Amino acid sequence: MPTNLPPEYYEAERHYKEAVTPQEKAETLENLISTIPKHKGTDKLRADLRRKLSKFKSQAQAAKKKTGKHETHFHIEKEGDARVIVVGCANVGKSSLVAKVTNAEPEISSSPYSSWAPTPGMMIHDGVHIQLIDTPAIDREYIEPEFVDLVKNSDLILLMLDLQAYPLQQVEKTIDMLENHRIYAAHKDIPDTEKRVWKISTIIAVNKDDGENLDEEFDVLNELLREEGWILLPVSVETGRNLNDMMNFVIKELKIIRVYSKRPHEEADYSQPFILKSGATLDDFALAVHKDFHEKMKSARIWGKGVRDGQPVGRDHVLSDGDVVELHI
Ligand SMILES: Nc1nc2c(ncn2[C@@H]2O[C@H](COP(=O)(O)OP(=O)(O)O)[C@@H](O)[C@H]2O)c(=O)[nH]1
Ligand SMILES: [Mg+2]
Repeated sequence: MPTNLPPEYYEAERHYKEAVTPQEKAETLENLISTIPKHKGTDKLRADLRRKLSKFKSQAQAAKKKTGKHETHFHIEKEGDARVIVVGCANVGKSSLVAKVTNAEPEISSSPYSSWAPTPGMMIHDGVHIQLIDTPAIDREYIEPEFVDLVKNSDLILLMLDLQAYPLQQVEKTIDMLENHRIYAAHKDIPDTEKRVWKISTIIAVNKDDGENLDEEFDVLNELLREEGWILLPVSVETGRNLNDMMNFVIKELKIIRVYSKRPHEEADYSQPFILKSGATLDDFALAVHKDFHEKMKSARIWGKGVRDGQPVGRDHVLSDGDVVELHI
C-alpha cells in the first residue's frame, strides 16, 4: 500500500467500506479511485481497484435486470403539484386514508399486510392536487429497494400511527426503517460527516383518535415526541375527525402557495389557483400564467395579505398564499 495517499483517499475509503449494494459499492469505489494521485507508486493499487470496480458494475447491472419486474409495479409517475407518501406499520389505516380522501381504491383489511403494492390516488384540497401514495407496511422482513426509492422521491412523508396499538413502538420502528435507508425528517440535525442522505419533511398522523376519550393518550404521545421536534396531528380516518386540518397542514408543510389571477374589472377565478413554491415572486407567477405575460408584463396589481388592495408591485415582489394578481401587458 503506497504511503503517500491524500486524506481524501481515506475519507472516500470509509464511504466505500460503508456501502452495501453493488450499485453503492461501484459509485463509492469510482470516487475512491479518483482520489488516488497518478504515479508509478500507485499503479498497482489503481489497477486492483479498477478490477473490483468492473466486478461491482456488472453485479449492479445484474441486480437491475432481476428487479425489472418489480420496478413496473413500484414505478409511479409523478402527478399533481406534490407527492405525499403514507408510511407506517400494518393496520394503522394507511389504505383507509388513501381510500377516503382520493379517488383510489386500495384494499382495506383488518388482517395485516394486505397492501403489497403501493397505490397512488389524487387528493384535491383547496385547488391543490396532491398525489397521495398508499404503501405496504414497513414492519416486514424485507423492504424493497424500489419502495425506498419511492419514499426518497416524495415531497413529504405522512408517517401514520395507530393510537390504539402501542404507537410509541410503531413510531420507533418506522423511523428506524427510514433512517436505516438514510431518509431523515427535515428537522433532524444530521452530522456533516454523513454523506448522501435524504431529508424529507415528515408529519406524524396519529390515526384512530376516534373521540375525546382518546385525546389524553394522544396528548401524552405528543408531549414525548414534540420535544424531539416531531409534528403530530391527531386524526380519525373512520370518523373524519381533524382530516381537514391535517390536509391544510400538509399543504403548509409542502411550502406551496396558491395564487389566483384576475382580469381587470372582473372577479378572480378561485377555482383554478396557480401553484407556486413558497418564496415565489411576481416574475415566477407571470411565467406560470404564460410566457407572453412574462415577457411583456408592464405592471401588476395585487390583493392579499400585507398589501393594500390593488397595490402596484414589481417583478421581484414575493407573493403570499391566497394572493390575487392582475397582470397588465
Ligand atoms: N377505529 C378506527 N379504525 C380505523 C380507522 N382507520 C382505519 N381503521 C381500521 O383499521 C383497519 C386497518 O386499516 P387499513 O387502512 O387496511 O390499514 P393499513 O394496513 O395501514 O393500510 C381496518 O379494519 C380499518 O377499518 C380509524 O380512524 N378508527
Ligand atoms: Mg394497507
